[in-house]
Amino acid sequence: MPSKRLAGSSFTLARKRYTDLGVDVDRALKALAKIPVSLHCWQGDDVGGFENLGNTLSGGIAVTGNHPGKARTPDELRMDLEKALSLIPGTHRLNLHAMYGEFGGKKVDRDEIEPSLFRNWIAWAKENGLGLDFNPTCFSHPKAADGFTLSHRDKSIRRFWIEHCRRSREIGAAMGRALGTPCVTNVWIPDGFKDTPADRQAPRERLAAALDEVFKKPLPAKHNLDAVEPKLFGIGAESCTVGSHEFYLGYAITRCKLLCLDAGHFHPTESIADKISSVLLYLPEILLHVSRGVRWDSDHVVTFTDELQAIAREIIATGRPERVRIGLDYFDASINRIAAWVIGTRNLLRALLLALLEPPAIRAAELAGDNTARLALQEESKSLPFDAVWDYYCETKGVPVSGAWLTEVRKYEADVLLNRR
Ligand code: RNT
Ligand code: ZN
Repeated sequence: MPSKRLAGSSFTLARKRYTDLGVDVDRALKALAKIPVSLHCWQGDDVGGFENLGNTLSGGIAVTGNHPGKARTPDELRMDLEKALSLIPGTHRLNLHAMYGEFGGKKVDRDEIEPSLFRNWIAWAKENGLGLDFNPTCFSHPKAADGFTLSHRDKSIRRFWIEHCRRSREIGAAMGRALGTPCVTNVWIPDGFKDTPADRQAPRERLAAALDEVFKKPLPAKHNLDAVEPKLFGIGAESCTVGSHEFYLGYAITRCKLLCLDAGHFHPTESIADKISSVLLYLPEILLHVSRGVRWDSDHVVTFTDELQAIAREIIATGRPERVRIGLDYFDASINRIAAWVIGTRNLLRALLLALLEPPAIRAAELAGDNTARLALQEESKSLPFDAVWDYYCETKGVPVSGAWLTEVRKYEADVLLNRR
């Protein structure tokens, strides 16, 4: 870990280097501090939740690994999140799923949930200065066991999930009202066919109609923002996913909903980075699920890939990053779960910083039609000393510089996580 003085002096040199290239480093740091990332609660307990319904994970998503110490209660999860947040610079948000309510040993089915079950989460978020985001949980439930929910051919099952999603929006609005920052309530459903369907049209018609019911009641945008999340395929739904990209792009545009782009939900060589500027032409805001697919939508921890840098770059290049709500979505049980949060979130922030430090000469070269200079400058900018700026940012935000956070995670593992056996 570099000492304070060292981080300071390398920062001074780095700032000079950037200033010479026309980059305002202080402005970049101020802008970075204004971008919240919504940490996904489900990394902390392998997408388990706290219901007493005896459900196991379903919906075509999977968590692998058995690292010790996963959170077993809401208090443990909050404690772990506090640890993770103490190692991440900036002020952020927490993204909850409906199954993380506090049911107090009672069986509360999905069509019975209400804001009171999230009272403690809201109080905790307030105490910690966090905004909350929310998701109905349309998987890991007997009524989703055959792989269909809002698009189910059985009307009573559709009704059940419509009620669940309606209630989820109300919970989102209650969170937004209590915390004074809108809650993004994101609907993702697993519905899809393992093998070639005979009819792709009817389930999609049913899904559109069900969503219209879910969203029928207008809720103030200052409390709740609705998002919908498309997907290419899931495990066991390889041949056709009802809520595909085209389905939801059309739905979001015609109903004015946020479209959620999950980095793992497209063909492996297709990047969501290129979609941001297109969808923002037609939608006021979008939501991202920043994730990392390895060969498939495997939800690996977000690393500092070209793909991540491209996503962050496109968010910043819009000039209005607040139109892109940024959430994380991955789940790895093979490593320390707090480290998983810290690695992914710090990487995302580093990528945003790198984008904010982009030398203006790159864009100018393109405007001048000089593609040679554009490529040359893009490549040169890859070795600019942005890590010194990042270290400085961490230091000024009071969080460990460079890899020093790992020592704290190790200590927490020894003191807390290993006692959870
Ligand atoms: C699944 C979707 C969805 C979930 C979470 C748990 O493929 O990405 O967003 O990961 O809701
Ligand atoms: Zn997602």
